[in-house]
Amino acid sequence: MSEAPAAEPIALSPEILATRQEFYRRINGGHMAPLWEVLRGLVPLEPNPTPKAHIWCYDALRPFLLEAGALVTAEEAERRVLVLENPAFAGKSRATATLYAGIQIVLPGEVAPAHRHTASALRFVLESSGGFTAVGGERTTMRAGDFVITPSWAWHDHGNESQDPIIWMDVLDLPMVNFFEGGFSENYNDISQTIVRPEGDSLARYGAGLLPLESKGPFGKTSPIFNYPYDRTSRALAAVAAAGKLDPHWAATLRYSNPVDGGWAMPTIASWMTHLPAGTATQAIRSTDGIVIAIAEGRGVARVGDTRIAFGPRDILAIPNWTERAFQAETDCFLFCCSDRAAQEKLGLWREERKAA
Ligand code: GTQ
Repeated sequence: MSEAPAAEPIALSPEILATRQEFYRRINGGHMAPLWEVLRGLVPLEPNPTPKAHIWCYDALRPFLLEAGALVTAEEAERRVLVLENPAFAGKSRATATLYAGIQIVLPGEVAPAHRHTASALRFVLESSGGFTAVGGERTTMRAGDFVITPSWAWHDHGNESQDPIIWMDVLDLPMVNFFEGGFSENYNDISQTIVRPEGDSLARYGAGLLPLESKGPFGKTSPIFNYPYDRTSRALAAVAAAGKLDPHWAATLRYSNPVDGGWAMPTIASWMTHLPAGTATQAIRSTDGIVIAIAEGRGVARVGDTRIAFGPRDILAIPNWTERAFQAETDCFLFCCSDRAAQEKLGLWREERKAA
């Protein structure tokens, strides 16, 4: 893909160069610029990823999160979150080029007040003995490993009536939404939203391989299931792995889907879980989406480009777009993964390249 020969640089006289510079200065005064000076940057031969591979180790991050818990209340902060900033995007609140990620903590008895925004959010629960989120009039208890969705423009508040802190990873499509300058948000007229349906209602209606006769789902382009429980997901993947041959690049992988249309669970963010039985080594693959991974269970080593990264439970890993990735599992691993693939596919941009074994 990168085999096109580079054009021979043409030797130019100082006079011509000076004339051109003088021309550029004049058109710059009219707010114009010469495309030929920037063409390769604008139209690259292939993606030239800005983000770096990065791991946030849970054991290092957790004490800071508890410290934040003592510094500011969930209510004052609105969302008490430590943003995971990829070193390539310092100060930009990005884990990858297109995804925001953060780690949120809600202490026993706290409420993170109800609000809504055009950005879509997902939560991947890292530690919980029973906190909840409420979405669109229904509460769901968040347990470790659950994948929880907050659809665009849906009211949501978080709370914790358990005895222990609840901690989860947030991933939002904020960089994408803000690229389009499409960000709106609104606070609810109370700290918590009104609950109008019993817990489990969405999962019963949409998450049992059944659908209501005449429903398109309550959340527009987003899945009506807003909690995909880990016990179901991990059991399904263990069964897939036990049933037969693993894919050389993807091992045992299932994607979270919207039961109404069969597509990704969220319109902008693709999400899936990969299970690597102990001893599995995957072949290298790269794709145009930038990926955020939360280790649900297990230990192993990821190779991302030339970097080898050891990972363990609850660590968060950012994998840049168009960079080779491969995994080795020391113990049984379950990796929660999400990326901008859903948006890229809709725009006709997504590609992948699988290295031969
Ligand atoms: O829980 O609504 O990490 O609005 C960033 C922005 C979480 C949330 C974040 C948010 C939220």
